[in-house]
This record gives sequence, C-alpha cells and structure tokens, in this order.
Amino acid sequence: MGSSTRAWALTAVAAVAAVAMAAIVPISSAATVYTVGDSIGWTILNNPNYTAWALGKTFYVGDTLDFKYNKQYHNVLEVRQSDYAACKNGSALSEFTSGNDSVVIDTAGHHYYICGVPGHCQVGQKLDILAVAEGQGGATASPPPPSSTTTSSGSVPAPSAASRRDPPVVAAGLYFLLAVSAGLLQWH
Ligand SMILES: *[C@@H]1O[C@H](CO)[C@@H](O)[C@H](O)[C@H]1NC(C)=O
Ligand SMILES: *[C@@H]1O[C@H](CO)[C@@H](O)[C@H](O)[C@H]1NC(C)=O
Ligand SMILES: *[C@@H]1O[C@H](CO)[C@@H](O)[C@H](O)[C@H]1NC(C)=O
Ligand SMILES: [Cu+2]
Repeated sequence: MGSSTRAWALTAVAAVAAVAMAAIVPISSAATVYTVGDSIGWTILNNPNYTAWALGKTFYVGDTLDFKYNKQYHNVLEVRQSDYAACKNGSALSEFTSGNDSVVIDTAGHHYYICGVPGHCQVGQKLDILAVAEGQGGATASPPPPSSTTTSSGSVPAPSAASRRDPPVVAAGLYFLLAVSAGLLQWH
C-alpha cells in the first residue's frame, strides 16, 4: 500500500504543480500596446470619438499608446487637462510628430492628448486616458502616486489587460499549493 500511495501522492503533486504553473503564466504578460482608434488611427476623418474608444479599457502604467496618423496633417501633443478641455496647443508637455508614435504611459492618473493642428482637437481629435498602477483594479483605482514606475515598453503582443494577475496574490496561491503538496507527501 505504501508505494501505491506514494505514487498517488507524487501524481497529485505533479498536478498541483501544473495548476500552479498555469496560474503563474499570466504574470509574465508584457504591457499592452494599444493602437489609438484601432484601424481608424489618429484622425479627424469620419469624426472618430476617442472617448468612446477609451471607454471600457483599463490602461496600466507601462502600457503603450500607438498613435498612427499622416504626419503631414496631424501631430500628437500631451497637454494638461485645461489645455485638453480648451483645445490649446501652446504649452504641450510633450510633442510627437513621427506619424507612428509609441507613447508609453509612464505614470498613473490622467494623460491628455490632442492634435495641435488648428481645428482638429475641436472636432474630436483628443484623447483622455486614465491609467492605473500595475496590479491595481481599474474601477476602484485611488489617485496616482507621484512616483513613476516606468516599465519597459514591451513590443510583444499581450493578452488583454483583464487577464493580468496581481503577482503577490499568485505567489500566495503558489505557496498554498506547495504547502498542500508537502502535506500530501507526508500523509502516508
Ligand atoms: C463620444 O462618446 C462618449 C462615450 O460614449 C459620449 O459620452 C460622447 O457624447 C461622445 N461624443 C460625441 C461628440 O459624440
Ligand atoms: C509603427 O511602430 C511600431 C512600433 O514602434 C512598429 O512595430 C510598426 O512597424 C510601425 N509601423 C509603421 C507603419 O511604421
Ligand atoms: C498650434 O496652433 C497654431 C495656430 O494657432 C499653429 O500655427 C501651430 O502649428 C500649432 N502647433 C502645433 C504644435 O500643432
Ligand atoms: Cu490632426
């Protein structure tokens, strides 16, 4: 009986380890890369609504916004909230003009982007992103900490933000599973 019990226990440990590995995998997911406007890009054609585009997405610090546009006609300015609201292009925090700008969200909180070309912001070429710190829930995020926890911008396509796990929670789960495995081995 001893050896068959032992075999059973080892099988159980292997199964538990497999479950633990599956739980761990989502941690290694890279930051998400969003193409602003998806296939429409960053434009004024057909009156895109970037508020609607951002709705329902949870942006995390470390995620990337890809602004794709014709650089002859548009640009990207990160601005303060007041300039976003008033569509003022005179005191941008950053300016991007390549036509294919990868902008890494480096701090939690709101980030405001407009096109600085006269008239464009007014007709809707403006984007307000609310970023939360990695590991924080989306809807209940508290105000941003001042520190910048910059993550390198991964170019690897990532699973949706919803599949992220909080590393400490997963680690705790792993310890629990290992404790159970150890218990199984000592039983017989
Ligand atoms: C854009 O979409 C948002 C969210 O759905 C909506 O509240 C807003 O009225 C829309 N704006 C325009 C100009 O249609
Ligand atoms: C835009 O930039 C991304 C990332 O930097 C790159 O993968 C992609 O090939 C670029 N696209 C074009 C059209 O240049
Ligand atoms: C800001 O707007 C002015 C016109 O008011 C325009 O000449 C200028 O090119 C704009 N700047 C940027 C960075 O888009
Ligand atoms: Cu524009």
